[in-house]
Amino acid sequence: MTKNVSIPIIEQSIGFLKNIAIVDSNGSYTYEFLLEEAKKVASALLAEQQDLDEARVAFLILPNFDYVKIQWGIWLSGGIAVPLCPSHPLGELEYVIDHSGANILIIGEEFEEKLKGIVEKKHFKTIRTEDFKYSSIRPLPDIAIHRRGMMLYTSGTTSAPKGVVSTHENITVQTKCLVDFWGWQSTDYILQALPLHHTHGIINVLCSALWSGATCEMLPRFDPKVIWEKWKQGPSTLYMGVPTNYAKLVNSWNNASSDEQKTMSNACKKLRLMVSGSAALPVSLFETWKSISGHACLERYGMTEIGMALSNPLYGERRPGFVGLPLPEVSIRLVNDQKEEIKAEKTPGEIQVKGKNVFLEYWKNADATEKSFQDGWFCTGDIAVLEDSYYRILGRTSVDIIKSGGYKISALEIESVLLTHPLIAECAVVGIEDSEWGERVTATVVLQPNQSLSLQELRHWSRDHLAPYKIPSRLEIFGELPRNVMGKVTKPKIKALLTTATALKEGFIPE
Ligand code: MLC
Ligand code: AMP
Repeated sequence: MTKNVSIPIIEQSIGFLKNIAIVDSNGSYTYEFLLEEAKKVASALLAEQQDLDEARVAFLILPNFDYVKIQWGIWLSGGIAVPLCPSHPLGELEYVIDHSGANILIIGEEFEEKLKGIVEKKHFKTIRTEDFKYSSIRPLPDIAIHRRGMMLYTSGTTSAPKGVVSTHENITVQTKCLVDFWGWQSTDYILQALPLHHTHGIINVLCSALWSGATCEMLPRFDPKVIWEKWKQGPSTLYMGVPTNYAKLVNSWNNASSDEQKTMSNACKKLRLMVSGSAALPVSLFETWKSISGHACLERYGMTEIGMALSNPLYGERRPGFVGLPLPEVSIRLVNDQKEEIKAEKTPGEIQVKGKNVFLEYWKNADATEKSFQDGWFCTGDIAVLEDSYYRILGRTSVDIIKSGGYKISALEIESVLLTHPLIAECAVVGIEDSEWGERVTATVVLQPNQSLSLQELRHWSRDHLAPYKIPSRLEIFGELPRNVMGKVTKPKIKALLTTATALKEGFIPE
């Protein structure tokens, strides 16, 4: 077989050809097979071209072996991989396809019907996964490490998601840093049940496993019962999830019989490391998880634009409520409102990040790219404080960013959709603290005169317009929204009102 590959993570696999790289519901696949299949994908994508020259290749594929071979195939052909999210409604998929300027679309057969409308409307090349089966391998281009390799869409303080462009160097540095710091080995085995259009699943789980020659078992979706079953029976050594995954695993354990609970807890002993991130892991959940699993969950902090930046240590103190220290090769500073670096401990400031892990640009948005850097440091918009040498995340600079189930969600994006609802006159979307979801997407609305709207009706209507995790799961009808003297809706006031109302309802505070 040909061994000419120039993408570091793929080149790395040549050292583990006989190891099992991927397990999915259809079987097990070695690195050797993955490499050959990825080359076939690359060859088919190239057709008569020498190099895709950073053409954007969007792909909508179930989370299985095909996803991986297509990701690698795009990289080997010199394209930029743009993964699409299976649960997104058509409008969101079309936005990503259009905005990225993708001119090749790869579709798994399960999604052919869903994408039919888009495919008929556009005039670009559409490839079905079936089409790769019979392609023959041809010479592949040399891809320089500084070239663009991946674009992930992230919500932020604007209503439209931005395309975060990472180079192969970014992907390599982000991956290798975690492999080293968390001690990945070729003997490791990890269950992958995170979405594969975000950095957590892609870099921390999939790329880290494949860099190490380890095995990644790809599950169709996150189901706590399946995870417990797999831990009991399978060879897992590592697990990575968002706090909501752990909350759901705890619920599942709580619902089991006491004998079953013992077996479940015993199964956790086989794992060497459990990691949480993408949102704050509440101290109470850290403690509950420790009592169930025996694991002091390792909490780390990251972002699509930077990969991972801060982490509790593999060996040493994993402090609950803290995200630890800067990862090797990642520089961190805290900056105050006057844009000055904070040197002292116990003084909160914005986290800024520098290093080869930091992304290249927001796609076709030079203005947003420029505004997100200060003197070469990437401004995360997250506020932290340093206490006894460990960082603790305090919150965000923007009230318009919600973290629910580990997903970053733009309140403005949801508001712009809700305002198209015929019964809604005004609305403000906020994140209200929630023990299971971190924050709950909450819509506060003023209705058109003499109208009524239930949460169920709103959720039903939203299905065609918003991804499931963006759909409000709480609705509050207001006579008018609180505004400041400038007429701007005061979201902190809404949050305070609703948080107090929730606490009253749940009996946390006396009336
Ligand atoms: C889904 N539901 C929600 C919801 N999401 N309800 C409230 N709040 C939410 N956020 C509802 C659905 O509408 C549905 O309702 C029901 O819950 C089941 O939906 P589901 O999609 O099957 O949910 P589930 O699989 O249980 O989702 C939970 C989850 C998922 C934790 C598996 O949210 C998830 O995979 N999160 C990970 C996100 C992630 O990878 N983030 C990383 C970004 S990168 P109904 O009524 O229809 O039954 C990043 C950088 C870093 O942050 O540091 O890592
Ligand atoms: P995303 O833009 O989806 O990559 O999400 C990145 C954001 O997730 C960060 O900017 C933080 O707000 C949040 N985040 C990630 N890890 C943690 C953590 N351990 N604690 C608190 N917030 C986190």
